Amino acid sequence: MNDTNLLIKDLTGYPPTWCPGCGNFGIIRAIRLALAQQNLTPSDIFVTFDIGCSGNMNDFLNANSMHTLHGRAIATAIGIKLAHHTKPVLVVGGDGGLYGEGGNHFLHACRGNHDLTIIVHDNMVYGLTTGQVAPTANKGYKSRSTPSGIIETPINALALAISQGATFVAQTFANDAKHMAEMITKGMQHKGFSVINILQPCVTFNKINTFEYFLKRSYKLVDHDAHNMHSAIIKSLEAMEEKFPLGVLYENKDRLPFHEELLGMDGNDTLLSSQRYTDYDILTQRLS
Ligand SMILES: Cc1ncc(C[n+]2csc(CCOP(=O)(O)OP(=O)(O)O)c2C)c(N)n1
Ligand code: SF4
Repeated sequence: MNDTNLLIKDLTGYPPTWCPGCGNFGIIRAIRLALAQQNLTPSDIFVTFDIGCSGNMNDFLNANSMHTLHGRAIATAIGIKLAHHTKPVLVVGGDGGLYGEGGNHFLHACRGNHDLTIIVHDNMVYGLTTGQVAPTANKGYKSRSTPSGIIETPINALALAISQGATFVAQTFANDAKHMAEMITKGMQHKGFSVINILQPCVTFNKINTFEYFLKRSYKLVDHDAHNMHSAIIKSLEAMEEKFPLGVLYENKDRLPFHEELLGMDGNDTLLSSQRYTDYDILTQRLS
């Protein structure tokens, strides 16, 4: 076994309980691949998981991790990053948890440019609770919670992230582990708030947004200037025409991540260092 395969084995937890054919199988493969290719062991990283089929990955991926409350995975990750900013912190959750219940946290984490990598399983439904509409569902989508069709228009998470201050925004598709791993690695290597939106078919409860649906409507970005916010927003708006660009839509390397702007947080000095916590004279000197 080569080093990458050994690391993948280390990162492997219990066997997944997802429905056969679920897009989540590809996503976990890609996450393990991205981590192993960066030589990261389970103890080199922190991961917070939201609640949902996506968040159940907490049991299937070996890592320092926390299975948080629904919609609270980003808030928890911000705390972990501030306390221990020297390690990469990932967030794994569904479009319901991260854009719905946790939408407020998402929005303000973009503004803060917190150095986190957010991996969103975007399946347009609430999978774990058996298929109610998520905020990304298209207007008119019929589900158990909206038998006559949803009245609201879908949230455009990519446009929202770009316009609210996220500094790395990418989209990928659950049928392409290599592309997902590449986007996750790029997101992790970016210093700042990175969002990886993964189009993830829920084969049991979403009979509209299937693998075939995304295959027909997605395409890889070529000759796209990811450093141009205007072009990135234009690309993100293609979702309104049910077109899904795959790749890095937006990247801004000019902004510092939140923890680097925090007073006195430099180098390897973390909030966990006992001196910072207990020596109030030092703290007052820094504040004066
Ligand atoms: C505050 C709160 N509201 C609702 C629930 C019930 N609940 C559990 S999972 C879930 C839906 C999860 O959907 P999503 O976040 O899209 O993840 P998926 O299961 O699709 O991966 C809901 C509504 C909860 N656990 N906590
Ligand atoms: S309910 Fe949907 S998202 Fe959840 S495991 Fe089954 S196919 Fe996957």
